[in-house]
Amino acid sequence: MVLVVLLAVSLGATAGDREDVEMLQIQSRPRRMPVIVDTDMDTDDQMALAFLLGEPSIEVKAITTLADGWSNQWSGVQNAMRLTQAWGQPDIPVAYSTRYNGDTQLNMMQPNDLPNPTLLTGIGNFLSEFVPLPFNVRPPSWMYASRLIRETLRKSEHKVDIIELGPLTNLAQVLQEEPELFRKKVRRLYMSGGLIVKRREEGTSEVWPYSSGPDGTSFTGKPPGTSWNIFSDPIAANSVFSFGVPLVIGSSEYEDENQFSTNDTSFIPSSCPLKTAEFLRRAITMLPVANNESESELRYWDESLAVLAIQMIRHHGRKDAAVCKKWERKRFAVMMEAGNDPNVSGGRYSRLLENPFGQRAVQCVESNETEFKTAYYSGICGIYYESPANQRHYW
Ligand SMILES: [Ca+2]
Repeated sequence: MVLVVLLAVSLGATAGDREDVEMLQIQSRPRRMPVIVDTDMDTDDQMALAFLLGEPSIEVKAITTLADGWSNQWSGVQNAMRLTQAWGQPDIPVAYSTRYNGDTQLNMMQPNDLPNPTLLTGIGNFLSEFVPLPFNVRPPSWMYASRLIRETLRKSEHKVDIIELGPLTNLAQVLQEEPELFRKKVRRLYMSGGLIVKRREEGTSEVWPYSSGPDGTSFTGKPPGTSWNIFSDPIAANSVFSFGVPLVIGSSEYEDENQFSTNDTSFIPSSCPLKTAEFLRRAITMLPVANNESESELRYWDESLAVLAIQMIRHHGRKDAAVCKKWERKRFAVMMEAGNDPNVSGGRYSRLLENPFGQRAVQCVESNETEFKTAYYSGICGIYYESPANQRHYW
């Protein structure tokens, strides 16, 4: 209730708005489950964070940003704080990462411009220029990301779920520092992207570490079938996955099925607070512009994982999320061998390959797109939505 009121107020809805009245009628709500969000603050992360901050069944305890994903550090933290403020929780601590690509093999090759910084301008300015939200004047956390994660885990009476929307650099750092705390306090890790596949023997023409452009200097490519969140720091990914935390993957296949469309304004609930609905309509219009991509190229990547995670977290981690139509249980490891020998890595550096010695995971590989969009837009608007389909999926 408090959250709903704050949301309406902070986004400027006036008392007496029809939307306000309807929002305030939402009375019953389960206990809010604590989560930590680690994110590289691309535009899909920004929208996923809006969902997580609005969604009534969870409580975001801390937000940590990454320096080696799809945004610049200077913008990621400030954009996260714009969102915490707009969604009425301006004091949620938001932390910077300590290092730039500290552990990845890629920076042994060169100070990498990965992704190409020219692609990041619209992402960094999305919430300041394209869909402006007021600047949150509070200072970011004094703690760097791994310390903030550690302290949040330490302080929590209950186990905490971690929602990972970017590379695993920060989490690997926490593991190196306090593995037992991680094991004791992390309930489950929900990971955005990646797809666990069988190892195949045929090679590819694409060579690690990246597919260079015609001039040999474009670092925007990655090996086929890999996910940016793994490829950006495979060593960190290996650390986290070899450790063996309970893991749910919202696979790239699942996320790719949630196609973005400018017609998705039809999913904004009629009871959404006016200012939130306005924000969403503008965001939907501007996402292709800020990303310099056509709407057909855009997917709800991290938003898909966020919705999947919340539907499971609400039910204490049971894999009954209505957004997922098909689950797979696998054991896997990150392919750490570089090169293009089909008998060794098959050009599959940083792919997630089935491996009998590896980490256990459950991955969602097929989406219910309508269910996803309904749940996502409801959550951003602060509305608790539970699909009737959820009731049938218990196992
Ligand atoms: Ca991301």
